[in-house]
Amino acid sequence: MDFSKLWLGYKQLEDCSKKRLIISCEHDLKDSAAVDELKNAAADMMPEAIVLWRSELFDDASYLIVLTVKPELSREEYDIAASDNITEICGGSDIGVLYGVYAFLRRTALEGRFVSFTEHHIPSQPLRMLNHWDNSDGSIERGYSGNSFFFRDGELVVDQRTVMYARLMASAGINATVINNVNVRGLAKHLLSESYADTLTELSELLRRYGIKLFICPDFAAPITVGGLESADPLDVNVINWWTQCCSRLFSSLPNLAGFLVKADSEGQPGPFAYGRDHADGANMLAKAVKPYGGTIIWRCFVYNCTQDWRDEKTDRARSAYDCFKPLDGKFDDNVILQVKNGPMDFQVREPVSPLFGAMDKTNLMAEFQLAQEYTGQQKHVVYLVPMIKEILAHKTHCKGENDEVGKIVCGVAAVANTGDDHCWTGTELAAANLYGYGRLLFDESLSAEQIAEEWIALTFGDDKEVHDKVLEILMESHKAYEDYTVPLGLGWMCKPNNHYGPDPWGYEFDRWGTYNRADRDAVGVERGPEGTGYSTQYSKELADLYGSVENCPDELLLFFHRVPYTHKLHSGKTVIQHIYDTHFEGFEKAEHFAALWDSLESKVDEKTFANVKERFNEQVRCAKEWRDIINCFFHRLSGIDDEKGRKIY
Ligand code: GCW
Repeated sequence: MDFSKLWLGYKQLEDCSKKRLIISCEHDLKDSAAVDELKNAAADMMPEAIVLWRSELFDDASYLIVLTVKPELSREEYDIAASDNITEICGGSDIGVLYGVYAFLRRTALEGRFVSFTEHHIPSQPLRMLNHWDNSDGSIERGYSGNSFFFRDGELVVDQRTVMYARLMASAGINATVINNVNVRGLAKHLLSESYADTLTELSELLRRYGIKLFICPDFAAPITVGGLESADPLDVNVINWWTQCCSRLFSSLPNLAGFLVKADSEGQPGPFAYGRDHADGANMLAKAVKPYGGTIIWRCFVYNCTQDWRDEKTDRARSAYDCFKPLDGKFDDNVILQVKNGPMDFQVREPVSPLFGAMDKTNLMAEFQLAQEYTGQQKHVVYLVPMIKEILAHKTHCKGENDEVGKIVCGVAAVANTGDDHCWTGTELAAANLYGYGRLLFDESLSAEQIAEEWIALTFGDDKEVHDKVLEILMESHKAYEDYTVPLGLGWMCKPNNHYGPDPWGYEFDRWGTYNRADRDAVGVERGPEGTGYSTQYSKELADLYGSVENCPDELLLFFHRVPYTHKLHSGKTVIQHIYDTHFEGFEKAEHFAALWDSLESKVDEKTFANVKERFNEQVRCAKEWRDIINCFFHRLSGIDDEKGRKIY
């Protein structure tokens, strides 16, 4: 099978004097993933060495690894004491040991030799999840990396790639995955019935071995579409019984199944509204059905009116998640988690942090990000998202005293996956930095986005300094560059409708999706302050004061919160229109610069990766130019104001 090992492709160690790798562990661990990982790594790192179990053979030519489960540690916790000859790895369970093994191997790979160190760690976020938007026909909604490796031609698949997937995800720290699209379509029929039973068991067991809990998306209307009932009303006793039986069968045969992720009453998906019920009724009904098995219902808050009249200036999509869920705070069962998108709209390159994180005192919350770069260049443009994710998790809501950062409020984090069945899993090697970095950040929030990038570069490309420096520069400056040449000052959208790639300033302006920029010849932006739609008042007083006034609002979000004339002066000292021109020229130049940096690495990166990334950069530069010229031209024609630097605007 043609797939890359990504960051798990180890190189031979510099010092290969060790002829034996001796693994000492209790009987129970002998068949564990942790031991497999050590054997896999030894084959690459110490190709001459033999792997043995017998510690009495330990001598100078051996390296001894002792693996122990220590019940006093928590399940995912580990302790490492490593020296040049012996390493002891203790974990709270086989999974704690596995995480310890990955940490040990990572450190060894980064150093190129065995080194002495100690490490003790408990993962920062308890629930570190990927959401795959995969469909049964093998397509992936918003997928930019080939087809699904979970589903092919209507079948669920478990093969070598699935094993590699589990290894890669566990090594990055992921501990939960949702294998199918939240827009469930026909899949519920297979997932909830017997038709995938054997393969689903196999997949579930494989994931369990790597500490990854399995979640699936059912269809809220499954009592009708799968069960043949006439209703899916969450208060109807037949419906309740149907779900109770369905869950009993499913969870008893899949011990690693941890629950459901549900998109209800959103963008045409069925939900409780059809029966005059609310989201708490819907979520709690399912929560009760999965409760006997320790299951969790993750219920999405991406709910808004997607049939809006663009003439209606009162309805504001940004308000809708809060308006819909805030009144339900305290009404959800304790095994329900609400999954909140990071911003109030939809994974734009810049949005304010969703006000729901600060608003739900009595409800479990999760944050949802999107690694699939739907609105950020679709994995053709390099956009390293880890700095943004870190910033959002560190965002202070000013709602909960000391522990009021998003990362501390939530009980878990999910991200829409950017993977598929292409060679390097993510369409281009550089997008794998987001997959790795996302997992690593949730596993250890003390790491900086830059440290994570450096780790990923070294594990992916080796230790060449020039490669390191140039790839690091590209990654760390990539988000700003993309923001600069696309949509200014938090305005959002302006992309082509439906596929969301490339510029189209009025593509959504007269459509039903509630995503308007309201640009005319005098002004641009949506007034969301207290005098406008009132969205800014959904925040704590500190943030409402900050966002609610034109004077205080941070520049990068100004047009999200306010409608201002083109001549309005930003805190930076520039006018809005001049800012637009300048950032668009600068952003495009940055894209050209990234492409040139990559070109200069031709002799240092393997041919396949070099060609793949080069091709993507060609497209990024082409598309960045399109964005620059169309957005500049659009605002120039509307405002009639010339660039003060006299550059050509079409
Ligand atoms: O961003 C939008 C996407 C839809 C997606 C939806 C969601 C799965 O354009 O493709 O549907 O969000 O998050 O549910």
